[in-house]
Amino acid sequence: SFLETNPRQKDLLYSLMDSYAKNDVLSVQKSIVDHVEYTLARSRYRFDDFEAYQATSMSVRDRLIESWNDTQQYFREQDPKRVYYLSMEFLMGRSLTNSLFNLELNGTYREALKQLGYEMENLVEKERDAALGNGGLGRLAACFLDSMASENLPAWGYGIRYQYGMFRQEVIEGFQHENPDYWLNFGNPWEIERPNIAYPIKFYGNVEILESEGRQAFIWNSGEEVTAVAYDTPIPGWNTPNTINMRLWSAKPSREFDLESFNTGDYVQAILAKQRAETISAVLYPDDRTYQGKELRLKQQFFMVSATLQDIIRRYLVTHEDNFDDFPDKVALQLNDTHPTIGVPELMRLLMDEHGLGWTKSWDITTRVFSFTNHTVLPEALEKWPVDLVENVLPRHMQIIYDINWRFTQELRGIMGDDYDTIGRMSIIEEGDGHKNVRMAHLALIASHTVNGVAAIHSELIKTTIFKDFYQIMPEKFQNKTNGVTQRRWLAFCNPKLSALITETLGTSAWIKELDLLSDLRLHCDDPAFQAKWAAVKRENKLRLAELVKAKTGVDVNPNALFDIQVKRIHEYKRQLLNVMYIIHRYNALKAMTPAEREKQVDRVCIIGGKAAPGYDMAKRIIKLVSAVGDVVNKDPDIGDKLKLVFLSDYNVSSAEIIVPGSELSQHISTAGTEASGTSNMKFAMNGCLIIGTMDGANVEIAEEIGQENMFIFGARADVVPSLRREREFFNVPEEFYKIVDQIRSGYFGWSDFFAPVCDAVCGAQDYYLLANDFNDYIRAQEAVDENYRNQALWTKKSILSVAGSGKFSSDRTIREYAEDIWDVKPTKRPMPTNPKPYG
Ligand code: B1H
Ligand code: IMP
Repeated sequence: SFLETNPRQKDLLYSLMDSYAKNDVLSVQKSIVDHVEYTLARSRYRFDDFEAYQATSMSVRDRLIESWNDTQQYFREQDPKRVYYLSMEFLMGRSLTNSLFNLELNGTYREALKQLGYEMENLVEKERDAALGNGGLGRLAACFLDSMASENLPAWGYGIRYQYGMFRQEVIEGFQHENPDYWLNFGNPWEIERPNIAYPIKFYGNVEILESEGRQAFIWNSGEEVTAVAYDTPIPGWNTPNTINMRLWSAKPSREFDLESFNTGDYVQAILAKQRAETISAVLYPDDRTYQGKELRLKQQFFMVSATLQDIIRRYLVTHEDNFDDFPDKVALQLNDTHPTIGVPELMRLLMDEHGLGWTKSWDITTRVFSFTNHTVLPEALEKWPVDLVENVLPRHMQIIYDINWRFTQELRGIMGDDYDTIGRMSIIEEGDGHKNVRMAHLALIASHTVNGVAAIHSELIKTTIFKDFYQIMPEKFQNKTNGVTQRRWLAFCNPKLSALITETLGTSAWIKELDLLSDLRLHCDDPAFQAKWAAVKRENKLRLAELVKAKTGVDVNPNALFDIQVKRIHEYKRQLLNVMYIIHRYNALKAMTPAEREKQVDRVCIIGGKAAPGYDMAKRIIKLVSAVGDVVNKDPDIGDKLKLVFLSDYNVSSAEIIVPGSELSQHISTAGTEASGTSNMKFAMNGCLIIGTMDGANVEIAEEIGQENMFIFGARADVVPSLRREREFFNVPEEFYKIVDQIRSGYFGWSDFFAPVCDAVCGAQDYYLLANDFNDYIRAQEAVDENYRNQALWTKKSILSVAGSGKFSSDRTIREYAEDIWDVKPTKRPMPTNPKPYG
C-alpha cells in the first residue's frame, strides 16, 4: 500500500536493491566483520570468540530475515489456511548450527571463519540455550516448528518471551540448587523486536451490562492493562526456501496512564506500579508435575492467548473485511495441553464483545478452529482454576465459561436425562465443599473439534480414564498423534559421524527429510565391516561424552564400559529410584564376588541426570541418594572400573546433544500407563542406543518398529496396574528389594534420616508406582543387557536395527498427520528465489 501510493519511491527502492545477501566465503566474511564493527561496535582487528559468535549469528540472521520476509509475503498472497501452535513453552536450545544447516551454509561459514582465525566448534559453544520450557512438552513444540517449516506448512508458533527460562541446576554435595537463567543478558541475536506489533491486555475490573434494542452488550471495565510486544524468531526449514515464525510476547507497561494517581501527586508510585506489568513475562514456571494455582500463572496464560488471538484476528481481517464467515477455513488453533485454554472464552469475547457477533455464530467459529492435545493422565497435573480467582482476574471470561457450561449441561440433559452424577462429573465447573474450580481440560475438550493423545497407548487410556464420559458421547473427537522428534537436530547435527556413515551406506542424505529410508540399514546389520565402522563411531561419541562427564563431575570413566544413561525430569513416576536400587543391587553383588569372578563382569558407567521441580521434595531427596550411592561406589577400591555412578547436573538440550549419541543403553522405565509418550526414547533409538524400558508411552510403538527382541522390556503392563495397586497380595514378594530399602534406611550410604521418606514411599501400600512389583523383572532385564553386551557383534547389530527401525519417530511424520487429520492445512512452498530480488 505504501509502495502503491508512492511509485517514485518504489523505483528508488528497487534501484537501491543489490540482490539477496551473497553466500560466497568473501561476502560472508564481509558481513561478519561488518557486524563486528557496526553492530557490536568492536574493532574488526580485535574481537573474541563470543563476539565472533554474535557477529556470525547476526550475519546468519540477515539471511534468515530475507527468507522470512519472502515466505510471509508468499503466504499473504496465497492466503492459505494457516495453523497456529499455541504453547506456553518452546524449548529451542541453540540455533546457530541448526540455522546454518538448514540454510545449507555450514561449510561456507566454517571456511569463512577459519580464514579469519576462528573455529566454528568454539563459537557454537558460546551460545546460551533458549530454555523456555520444562522438558518433553516444550521440546516437542520446538521439534514441531522445525518440521512445520520443513514440511512447508503455513504455520506459526505463539508463546511467551520469558526473561528467565528454565533454572540452571547446580548440585552441591548432592543437593540441588536453582540458579536464575537470565538468558537475554548479552542479547539474543536470533530474535527481532517488533515494537509496532503490540496489543493491550486487560485484567481485573468489572463487567457492565447495557441493554440496547433487546440485546445485551457487555462492557469489561478493566482494572489493569499491560501491553504485549512481539518478538519474532525465524524458523528455517530444511532443504526448502521457506522460513516460518515463532512469535513470542513480552509484557511492557501500557501507555494508558492512571491519571488519578498522578494527580494525587504519587507520581513515583504510579510509575513503579506500571513497571510491575513486566513481571507477567518474567519467568517460566519450572514445575511440570503439579499444576500451580497461582494468579501470575493464570495471567501469563491469558496474556499469551489474548495477544495471540488479537494478532490472528487482525491478520485475518486484512483480507476479509469484517466478515468472519471464512475464519474457520483460514485458521486452525492447536492448544498444546490445557495451558492456553483460556483462549476459548477469549476468542468468544473478542468475537462477541469486540466484533459484534452473536453467541451462536461465535460458538460455531470457536468450535471449528480449536483442537487440543493432552499430554498427561496424572490427576495432579490436570489444571483446575478456582472460580473465585478467574472471576477476579477475568470477570467477563468467567461469565462466558458459565454460559458455555450451561448450554453444555443442557445438551447433556437432552442425552442422558437426569443422570446428575454423570453430568456433574462432566461439568466444566467442579463443585467442592465450599469452593468451585474450572476444569480446563473439560473446557478444552468441549470447545475443540478434536482431542488427541501423544502415543497410541496414551490415546487409548484417555478414552477409559480422564475423558471416559466424554468418549461415550463424542467418540468422533478422539484421535492419536504419536509424537516425533526432528532428525535434523537429533541425528544429522548432533551426531555428524553416524550421520555421515548412514549417508555413505544408503548412498543418499535424503533420510534427513524422509526418515523411513533408514530401514535400508537393515540390509547391512550383519556385515562385519559395517559393524566395525558403526562401533568406531559409537566409541568416538562415547569419548566425547566421557569428556563431558569429566568436566562436570571430575570422575574419570572407562570408555570400554557400557554407558548406561537415564536423563529426564526427576519424577517418582519415571522411577529413577528403581534405577538406583538396581545399581545398589549390582554393587552388592560385585562386593560379594571373588576378585576373579568380579573380573568377568561387564563394566558399567551409570549416568543419571535431570532437574527436580524446586518444590518437589521427594525428587530432591532422590538426587541426593544418587550422589550418596555414587560416593560409596566410586570410591570403593574393590570396585574400580567395574561400576561407576555419576549425577550429571544441569541436563538441558545442548548437553543432550552430546549425551544421546554417546549412550549405549538408555532407561525409560516409568510405571506402565504414566508416561504419556516420552520423546527422548526416540532420540536414543535414532542414535543407536538400546532401550531398557517398560511397555509405556511410545516405547510400545518403538518395540513394534524395531522389534522387542532388540530392546529390554520388563515390568507390569498398563492393563494390570490398577488391580496391582488395589490388590497388593498379587504382588511379587521381592526380598532383595526390601533388603536394599533397609540398607538405605540403615545409613549404609549416610543420611539415613534424610532418606527415610524415600524408603517409606516404596514400601507396602505406599508404593504407588509399583517399584517393588517390577523389581525382579527389572533385574532379569538388566542381566540380559550384560549378556548381550558381552557379544559385541550382537550388540552392534541391535544398535543398527534400532536406528533402522526409528523412521516412524520423525516429527515430520507427526506433523503431516496433524496437518491432514486435524488442521486441514496444505504445504505452501514459496518458489525458489530469483536474483535479483523481485519486489511485490
Ligand atoms: C508432559 C507436561 C506438562 N505432560 C504441566 N505434561 C506443565 C504439564 O508447566 N506445567 O504446568 C508442563 C508440562 N509435560 C510431557 O509431554 C509428557 O510427560 C511426556 O510423556 C510427553 O512425551 C511430552 C510431550 O508430549
Ligand atoms: P502479519 O501477517 O501482518 O503479522 O505480518 C507478518 C509480518 O510480516 C509482520 O511482522 C510484518 O512486519 C511483516 N511484513 C510486513 N510487510 C511485509 C512484506 O512485504 N513482506 C513480508 N513480510 C512483511
